This record gives sequence, C-alpha cells and structure tokens, in this order.
Amino acid sequence: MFNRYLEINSEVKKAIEKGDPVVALESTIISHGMPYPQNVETAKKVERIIRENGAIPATIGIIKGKLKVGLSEEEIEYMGKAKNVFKVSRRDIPFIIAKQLDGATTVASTMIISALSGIKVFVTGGIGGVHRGAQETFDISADLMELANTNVAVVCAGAKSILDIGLTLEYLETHGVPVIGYKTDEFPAFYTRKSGFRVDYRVDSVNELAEIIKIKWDLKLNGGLVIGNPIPEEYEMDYDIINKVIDDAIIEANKRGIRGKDLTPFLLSKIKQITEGKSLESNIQLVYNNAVVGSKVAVELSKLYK
Ligand code: PSU
Ligand code: MN
Repeated sequence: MFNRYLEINSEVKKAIEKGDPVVALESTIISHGMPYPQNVETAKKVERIIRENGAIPATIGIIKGKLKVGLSEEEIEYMGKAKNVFKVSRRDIPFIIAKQLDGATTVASTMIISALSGIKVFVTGGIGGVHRGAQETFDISADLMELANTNVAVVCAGAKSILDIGLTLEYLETHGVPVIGYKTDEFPAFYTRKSGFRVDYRVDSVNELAEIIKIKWDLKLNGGLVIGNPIPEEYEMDYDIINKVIDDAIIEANKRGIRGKDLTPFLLSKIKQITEGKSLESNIQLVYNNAVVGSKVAVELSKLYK
C-alpha cells in the first residue's frame, strides 16, 4: 500500500526486514539548516559515523514526489545544492508527492517516514519547538505533535534557544513525551551543554535507553522520545555570547516580518553569519556526536527486538 509512495533503498530495506539496526537522518538540516558544501560533507560523514558504530544510515528526503529512505551520495549532493527543495513538514507531504516536487524532511516528516518504513531511531541536530512569543504568534513546531504521536526515538542536542525551551518542555510534558538527558541532568541547548532547564530523567547507558524505548512501545504508550545528548565540551559555545547572538537574530526576524516555516531557517543562517561560522562548526560536531549515540541505541534496540 505504501510502496506507491515509499522508495526504500535495498540495503536499508534488507536491514529493516532482518531487524538490524538502522538510523534515520533528516534532510531539512541539509537543504535549509546548513550552507553548501558543509551540509553535504556533514551528511556524508554522519553516515560514515553511523556505519562505524554498527548501524545502517538512512537519510530521508523527497525527490520528484517519492518518499526516499536511504538517499544515495548523489541524491544527498542534489538535496544540498538544489534551490527548489521545499521544507516539508507533516502538512506538506501529500502536496509534494502529488506535484512530484523535491522536499527536505523536517523532524516531524522524517519521523513519519521512518515509522512507515519501520525505523525506530532517528538522529538529528536539534528539534523544533515552541517559539519565543508563541503566546501571541502560536508558532509551535509540528515536530512536537509528531513526537506526541509517532513511535520514533529522536536523538538530538536539545533545542536551540531561538525557542522558548521552558515552554517547549511544558508542551512535551502535556503530550506525554519523555525528555531524557543522556549523561546529563540538564536539557542541552544545542550550542551549549546547559539550558537552565532540567530533564525529566537522566540515563547514563545506551542499554538503558533502549530498554526504556521498548517498554514504552510494548505498553502501547505511543509517541516518540527525546534523547538530549549535549554537545562535547570542546565544541561548546559561550552561553552569554550565543544567547546575545540569538536575541539579535530574533529582533532582526521580527523587524523583517519573517514568520512561519521561514523563521527557523532564517534564524539559523543569521546566527551563522553573526558568529562568522563558529556556530556552524559547533552544529556539525554535535550532529556527529548524536550519530555515535543514536547508532549505539539502535544496536541495543535491535537486540531487544530480535
Ligand atoms: N533546529 C535546528 N536545525 C534545523 C532545524 C531545527 O537547530 O535544521 C530544522 C529541523 O528540520 C526541524 C525544523 O524539524 O527545522 C523545524 O522547523 P519549524 O520550526 O518550522 O517546525
Ligand atoms: Mn513554525
């Protein structure tokens, strides 16, 4: 039934069928989250790291209306370079398919396509969340509703303080999404290890993470989990400096009237511009770090399900 829409590459398909560890990766980070050529280099290296840690990578994206699971190197290059790649969240999927367009998948849509394919673990940089000022604008990322409903564990470096992290955590709590700190008591804030907000639970081993994920789904407690894995200390940015940069970027976005789906990509590129690329280096390193943890979780989870 889904085969009309889904195209899973043969290596990934075989691994899924055998219950071997597979890690999903999103493509909005490639097309809208980082500049070329660092986006493509990062996407390829993340896949290598996942392989080195015993799992099969599956970068997900939409090409000419096909939901692709496991993009080839050429396709990753294409997603990183092409100009007309839409940012695709849950609401956009049917349109991009019907019109046979190219789409980069967000956390929400990557979770959807992972779940359709049978992939349980997904590695990214940061999740979307409740934007600052959402009390007025209602700007709350569809990523959060997806986490509420779709059975995929998401390994990330927390959420950027372009968001209201406190409200994001409240929203996740309301929807029953566990927020776990991997080897940390604090929810990480992407560029920094600390956010000022505690996680619900700290977990110090990948085995325990896998066990918790399986128990949740065994009990039909549907929905995802957020595994917050802090950026390695050596790549962390200064808390005050990055927060000033983010404040300035938000002021500029407001001044220019940037809203809706364009807001996150605008803030990301503005932050990179103001920090002269330093934030980009941190961004890349935290994704690599998440890939290591995500692969290990996928390996442990696959043992539990076999
Ligand atoms: N946060 C980041 N980098 C990103 C994104 C978020 O630090 O690249 C992307 C992800 O794909 C995420 C999406 O799912 O932005 C959220 O967009 P929005 O806020 O429009 O839902
Ligand atoms: Mn939004």
